[in-house]
Amino acid sequence: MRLSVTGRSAAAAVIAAAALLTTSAISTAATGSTGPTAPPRAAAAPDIPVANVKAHLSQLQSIASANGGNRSHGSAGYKASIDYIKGKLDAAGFTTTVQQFTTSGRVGYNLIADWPGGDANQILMAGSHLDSVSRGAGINDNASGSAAVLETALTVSRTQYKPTKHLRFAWWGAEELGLIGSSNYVRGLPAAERTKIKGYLNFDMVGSPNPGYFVYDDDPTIEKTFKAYYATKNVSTEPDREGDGRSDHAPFKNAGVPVGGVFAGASTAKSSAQAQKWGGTAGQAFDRCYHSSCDTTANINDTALDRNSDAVAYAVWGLSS
Ligand code: DTR
Ligand code: CA
Ligand code: ZN
Ligand code: ZN
Repeated sequence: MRLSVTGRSAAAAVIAAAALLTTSAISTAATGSTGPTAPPRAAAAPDIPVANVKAHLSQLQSIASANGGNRSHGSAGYKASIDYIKGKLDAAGFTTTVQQFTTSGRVGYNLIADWPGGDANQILMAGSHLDSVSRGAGINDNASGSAAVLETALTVSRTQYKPTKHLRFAWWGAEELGLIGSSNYVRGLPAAERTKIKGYLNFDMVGSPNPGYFVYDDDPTIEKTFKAYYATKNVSTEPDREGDGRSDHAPFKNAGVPVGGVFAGASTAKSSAQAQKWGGTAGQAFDRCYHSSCDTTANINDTALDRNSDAVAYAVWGLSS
């Protein structure tokens, strides 16, 4: 290929060539210059409206408040949470499946939502746990991840995104009892189905009130993708050390699926170095209401929720196109 722009690297030429092959994936949400002289390029990830994510948090808070104050495994609040998410996805054109299971003598559910299309042999998944602990409404843990994943899925529908890979979204039950729902899902997959899953992205606690910006460091490609997003926002990140094996990505990783995700911090205190680069309060937990009754809609940092929701979309678009 002859380059018309001097100084362009071979890698840039490859990227440009790849973009030429994906003109059908150019989304209406793409930003920047257009017109006859602009080169065609791959779909840009859309901005996720944080107001929409917050509206889902309010709905999940109302569901908890109407059902004894929580959305824990086996409760009416959990089932109502599943019904809320499923209703939105069904209306948006997803193919939804509810998987029922019993653990600790109570019935729980996973919700799986497939976006029709894409290569059935290459699946990208994004998921979050939907159950709270019984002490509270679980808005940061984990209505935040659930709402960010939901609004990303709804944005896939709104933009009628046509990814190369097949997209599958998941909301897990009984994470708080030991990753039960996600473990059941992975265990139930035939080996041939499991190997089609080329990546699993996990979102658990993405709006912590005294936030950190942690990126899981399990898979280099997925980690690089999230770091590239935060670099565009001039936000520095750290590898996640608090969470290893502590959320629903663990069963996927143990089954050989590449995993990644982001996390805004739980009960660990923010150091002064971290407060210097991220703002917030040194010596205070990232989430002082972790697993407490004060984990309500007041327990959310809007900037972290906005950035991390946009990071979900950035990774879903970037890793599926
Ligand atoms: N699994 C979370 C708590 C948690 C702690 N560390 C991390 C790191 C990454 C994600 C989540 C977490 C809970 O649900 O309690
Ligand atoms: Ca946004
Ligand atoms: Zn928890
Ligand atoms: Zn959690």
